[in-house]
Parts: sequence; C-alpha cells; structure tokens
Amino acid sequence: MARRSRVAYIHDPEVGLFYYGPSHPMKPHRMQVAHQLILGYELHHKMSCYRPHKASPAEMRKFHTEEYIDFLLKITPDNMHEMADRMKQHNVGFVGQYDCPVFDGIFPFCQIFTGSSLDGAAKLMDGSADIAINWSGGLHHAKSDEASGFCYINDIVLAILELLKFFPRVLYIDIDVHHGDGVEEAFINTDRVMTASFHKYDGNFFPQTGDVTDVGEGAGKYCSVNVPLHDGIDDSSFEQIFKPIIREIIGTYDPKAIVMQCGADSLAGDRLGVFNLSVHAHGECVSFLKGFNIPMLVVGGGGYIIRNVARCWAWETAILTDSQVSNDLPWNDYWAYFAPSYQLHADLRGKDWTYSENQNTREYLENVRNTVLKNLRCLQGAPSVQMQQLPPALYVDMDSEDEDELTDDQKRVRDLERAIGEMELGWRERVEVEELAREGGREGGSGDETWIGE
Ligand code: V1D
Ligand code: CA
Repeated sequence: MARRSRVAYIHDPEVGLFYYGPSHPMKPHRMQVAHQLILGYELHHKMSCYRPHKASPAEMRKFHTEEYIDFLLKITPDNMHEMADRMKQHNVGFVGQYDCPVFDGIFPFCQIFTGSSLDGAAKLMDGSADIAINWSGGLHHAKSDEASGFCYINDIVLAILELLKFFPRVLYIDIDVHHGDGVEEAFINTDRVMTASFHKYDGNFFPQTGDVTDVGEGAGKYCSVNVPLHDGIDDSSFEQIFKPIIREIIGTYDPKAIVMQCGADSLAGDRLGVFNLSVHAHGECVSFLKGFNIPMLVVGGGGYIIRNVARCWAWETAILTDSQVSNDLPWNDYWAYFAPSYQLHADLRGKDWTYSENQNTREYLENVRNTVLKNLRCLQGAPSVQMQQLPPALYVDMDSEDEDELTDDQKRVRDLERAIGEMELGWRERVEVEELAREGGREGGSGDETWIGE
C-alpha cells in the first residue's frame, strides 16, 4: 500500500487581518475562514503545522528589483502622497481605485505569504515533507519591478528559485481562472522550469495573455504551456483537458518538484471568475497531481467568494492529507457564512450570480488539447541541467572581482552564472545525500514542528 504523504502546513494567524480596502475583491480574511474549517475538520492532526518566518528584503530581491523592494518597504497610506511618481512606476495606487492599492501593513503582509512559500519549499528540499501547503501564497501576477492584479511579491517565483537549488526540473501548474503571467514571464527562457496555466482567454480578460501559441522562448521553447478556455467550462470538460495535458507534461518533462497554484476563482459563482467548476472538480486536479508522488508545494491564489474559497481549500487539504471529511461542515467561528446548506459541497452560486453556458465546444477543447500535446512532443525528453553557451560578447571571467572592467550586462551575467552554479551544486549535493540515505536509511521527523493553534 502507498505510504501516506507527509504534509507540512504553513499558516500565520495574522495573515487574515490585512485589508485591501472596502469594495476591493481580494479579502485576506478568506485565509482565516479556510483555516477555521481545516481546524474544525481536525486536519491539523494529519499535518506538521508551522508558523512561517517573515521573508526578508534580501530574500525578495532574488527576483524583484532593489528599487521596487525599497519602495514597498517605505510606502504607507500616510506617506504615499509624496511618492506619486514611484507609485506610478510600480503600478500601485490609492485604496478604492486600483487593483494594487497601498494599504496598512502592505509590506508585512508580503513578508508573511512569501515567507510561507519559502518555508514550504524548504520543507520539500530538506526531505521532511512530501507536500507543503501555503494557502496565503500563489500571487502569480507580480513582476520583478511592479505589482499587478492584486499581487505585489511573486512568492511562487521566489519559491521556485529556491527549489531549483535542489531539483533539476520544476513544474508549475496554475488552475486560477487568470493566466499565471508573472511566473511564466520569469522563467520564459529556461528549460529548468515548465509552466502550465489553465485560464480564461479572449485577449481582453485580465491579464490579456496566455494564448495557446505562447510556448516559451530560446532555451525555454516548449516549456511554457497555455490552455486558453472560454466562459462556463464545467467539471467534465475541465477534467477532459486537464488530465491528458498534465499526464503528457509529466511523462515528457519528468519534473522532480511541482508547484501548484490553486486559485479558487475558477469555481462556479466566483465574483471575478467565469468558469463553472465544483469544489469536487477543482479538488480532482489536486488529487490527480498528488497521485504522481512528486514533491509538491501547493499554494492559493485568487478566489472572491469567501465561503467558497474556504470550502475549496479545506477540501483540498483533506485530499492532500488522505482524510475523509463529512459533507456537513464542522461548527466554526464563521458558521453563518455557510447558510443555508452548512455543507462542504454546496450550491456555489450566490443570489446575484449570472449563469454562463459552457462555451467550450468539444471541437474547441480537442483542438486546444491536440495543439498543446503536439507542442510538448517537440520537447523530445526531459532537458538536462547543463549550462547553456553564452554569446561571446557576454562572456565574463567568473573569478574576476574587478568591477570596473565589466559592463553592466557582464555583471548581470556573472551574477546569474554564480546563482545557477550554486543551484547546480545544490541539487547535485541532494542527489548525493539521497544516495547516502538510500544506503544508510533516512531519519524521519520534521524537526522544528510548532503548534499553530487558532
Ligand atoms: F472588480 C474590481 C473591483 C475593485 C478593484 C479591482 C477590481 C478588478 C476586477 N478585475 N480588477 C480586475 C482585474 N484588473 C483589470 C484591470 C484594471 N483595468 C484597468 C484592467 O481588469 C485584475 C484581476 C486580478 C486577478 C488576480 C488573481 O485572481 O489572478 C489572483 N491570483 O492570485 C492572487 C490574485
Ligand atoms: Ca491559471
């Protein structure tokens, strides 16, 4: 019989206290509600539970620019009026008017959800967990120098950069209704990360990217997978397209770690989303990936009906911990949110919900699936981690410390080469450690487990 997965759950009770402002759809409070359902179902007894560290500015600078992090550190609702130029530069604005408002505690909020994803990645890398969960993470739109689509720091990119120190290939899968553009863009040129996003796409829907023809660039060609979908996709259509594509990706690319973004705005009845998925179908994607037994970091993302986000992420926590849970919700602090059914698998549609027919015809879905599968066949097996040749103009003496002799481009290449060198060393060391563990048997236990309570 298969061994039960060791699951690390990372949660900070303060993450639900941040507030994007009235009328903004993103409500961090949903994390607190999801957490209460997880506790109510006693799923915390099936996991090692951790409070995260707060990610430092230096950790964030591994992907984001120095200037952007400095700006996020400094900006507050009180001083923002003196920083109008920098706000425009980094795509943040006033509460109530913008996708990415400046709200109280914006930087500590970013530190918490980013620290949580980094801690999850660390648990997979030190081998103490097979699965790590951070429902507060998954902010897939953030770019290196700017905020986008409610996302300020891209915790996913930062976690993947960590995972690359130990795993030769990382697969990113995104089932949020929006395209995972920030993650795709960060790794567009490399074959060490494959990104796959399932999303609504019509050229207009935010962020307006993610056509099936976008497949990656340079060494990363065919390592970006985009599955553009139309309004109203239902459970069976989604399953029909998700499973064969993921099976082919895993068979061809042979990832050694997976990061899964479980944005819950792909559920039926979402305030921003236009899909028609049930909690069962959303969870089936998680269950399907779990079945491959590859170390996996699971993060949240969008989701704008609090009660449904909580239902979805609690159900997925049950799946990841191999737990049976009752359809009757456990008593919890937010009981009234779940009226009138008080059930886990309820009718997700609210009273102001407008129904959309499934506009994805069988022919359309077959066409998208065949195009994606054809592209994947161009990959011809799992890429190795060998370093790529540099154009001569960018060649640098890696050992040179003489800053004055190098152009800015050469300095950038030198820093990148050093970072990649460290990553290669990291995962080679892991192979050796794993070999030793196989020979001598590995110690169990997860070390610094902490009770996180309510
Ligand atoms: F409806 C709103 C009310 C207030 C503020 C913003 C919105 C809103 C809805 N949809 N904003 C959007 C999207 N933005 C635009 C641009 C603004 N216009 C000038 C064009 O359409 C952004 C949607 C972000 C979705 C985020 C996400 O669900 O993918 C997510 N994933 O992880 C975290 C968030
Ligand atoms: Ca997506």
